[in-house]
Amino acid sequence: MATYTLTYFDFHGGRGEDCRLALHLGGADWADDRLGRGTWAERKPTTPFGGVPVLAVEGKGTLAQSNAILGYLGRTFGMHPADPFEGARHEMILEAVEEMRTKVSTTLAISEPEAKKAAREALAAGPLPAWAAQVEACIGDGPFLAGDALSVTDLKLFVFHKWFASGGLDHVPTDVLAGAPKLTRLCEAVKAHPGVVAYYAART
Ligand SMILES: N[C@@H](CCC(=O)N[C@@H](CS)C(=O)NCC(=O)O)C(=O)O
Repeated sequence: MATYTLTYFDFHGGRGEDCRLALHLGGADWADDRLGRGTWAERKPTTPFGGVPVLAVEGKGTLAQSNAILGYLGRTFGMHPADPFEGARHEMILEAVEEMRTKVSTTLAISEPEAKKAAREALAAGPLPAWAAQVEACIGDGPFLAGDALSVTDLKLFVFHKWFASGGLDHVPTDVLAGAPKLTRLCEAVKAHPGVVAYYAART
């Protein structure tokens, strides 16, 4: 059995993708447990809070909540600041991503097409660009949040940013976060990181 088993849905993206990237970049001995079609209803009650990602750690137990998993992996594999204040600053940004992701994810459950369009256009008109500007103000000279050292927070920002930039959401323009050049530069640096390139090369 692998030391770490990461359970998440079978697609590139979402809350599980940054965890998979962190395991890969950390050089962990890990199993990529992708939920097959129709298996979620059965697995859901077995998770700590009824959601994924979930990380099982051999000899320790199971973690849920994407930010707790990322914090743990970041501390374990040297991708989270050791300084307590800097660590908390990164966690602040992890939470800010989660807060905005939850607002956007709410629109996935809207079944009526016009209502879904209106909800997404409203997010694109104000909250999403405003969020990007707030994150922008937290980024320094780069390329990453912690300068030259890639962190799990960079991975979370990258995956979230990619959701929009790739056109993953109808009615939300692909450049909705483009008013934040440092954020864009950070995400491009993550995408170009050799470990990230190798991760996707092995999965296309
Ligand atoms: N706060 C949790 C949210 C977990 C969550 O809602 N995950 C989604 C996938 S991204 C999920 O499990 N959806 C299926 C469900 O809730 O039944 C986290 O950050 O991990």
